[in-house]
Amino acid sequence: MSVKVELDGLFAKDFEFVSQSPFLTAHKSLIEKSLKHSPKISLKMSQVCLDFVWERLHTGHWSLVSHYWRSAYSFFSTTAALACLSSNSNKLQALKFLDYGIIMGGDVENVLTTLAQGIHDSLEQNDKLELIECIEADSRISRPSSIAEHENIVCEEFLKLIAADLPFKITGALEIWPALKRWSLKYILKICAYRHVPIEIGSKYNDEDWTQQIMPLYKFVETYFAPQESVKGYLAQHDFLGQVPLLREDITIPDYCYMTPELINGAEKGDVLINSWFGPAGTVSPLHQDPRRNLLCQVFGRKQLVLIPACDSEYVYPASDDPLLLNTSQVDVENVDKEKFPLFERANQITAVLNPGDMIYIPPKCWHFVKSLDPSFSISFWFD
Ligand SMILES: O=C(O)CCC(=O)C(=O)O
Repeated sequence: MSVKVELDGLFAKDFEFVSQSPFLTAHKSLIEKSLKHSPKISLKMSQVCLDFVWERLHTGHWSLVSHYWRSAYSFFSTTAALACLSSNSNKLQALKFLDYGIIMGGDVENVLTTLAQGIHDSLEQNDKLELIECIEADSRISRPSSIAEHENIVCEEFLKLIAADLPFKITGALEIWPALKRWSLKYILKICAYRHVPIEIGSKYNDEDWTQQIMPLYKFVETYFAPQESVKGYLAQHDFLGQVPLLREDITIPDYCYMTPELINGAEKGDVLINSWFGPAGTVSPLHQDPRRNLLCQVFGRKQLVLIPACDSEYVYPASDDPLLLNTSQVDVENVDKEKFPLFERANQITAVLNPGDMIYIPPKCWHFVKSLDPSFSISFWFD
């Protein structure tokens, strides 16, 4: 197909893959025509379409946006990236189109992620790797651990433990993950320094000045991992491993995620939702609760957690005036205002330190506060 022929030989392999995709075959003639006659015009047209769809994606609440608009965004991001490579060989710009497509629209048949990794691998690597050599741990463990700990338990044991509806820690169960030995700031930059990722900026998401920005990963590290930087930047709750499948290959979903009473009793396997949490020392996720079971697993760095069982919810003062923060406590766990929140001290506070290779089971609706003590990478697995 001419898409392949038109493009830089360096990418032949990736484009061969792309040209076989039913997703793109459906739009083959459109892409072929636009790339054959004028990639520049094709780029311009894709850009206009992206701007149009962007408006649609930002109208009303995200959860109500039709998936058609999201798919359209992925499609035009792909055509923009192809046209971009074809017209001016601007690989960084093409990469940016693809990442925005993945973040805003989702991937389609691995086309965008595969293409993006192919482009990234071909970039001149990589002055960005030098900048992270001197980043060190700077926080102290402020509270002794009170959480129950178990070493590499079997699934049947896990099933028994979760019945108590309390959090607990499992050590030694992630040894099989290549990520544990392989991943570091340097390695992550090597794999994806120039990929765009969504970053939360501000000390915590319930602060007034908290905001979000999409930026290249190296920029995020350069800016927010610098020891003198006081503003916090956090790649939080993002499907980063979906965006970078090469990293996804270094982990496996823990078997425990398939060990719940419902599944044992024949319920259908639900989706396991995988999210990454990557940031410098001092990132804070304020005390909040989530609806699903969670295994929070640590790859590198340490985290301090404070967990409050769901049965003590009456003592945590959820924010009631903002519908988006109903699952978030108003209490600053590190500096409790006892006059404003007198009942908080009645809550059973379970403390834990999450070290590399550890995982913590967080039951549904269990409140949790999480602070990183070092530059840190965690992966959460939400399951039912
Ligand atoms: O690691 C963090 O900062 C927060 C993790 C979390 O809240 C979760 O996994 O639900």
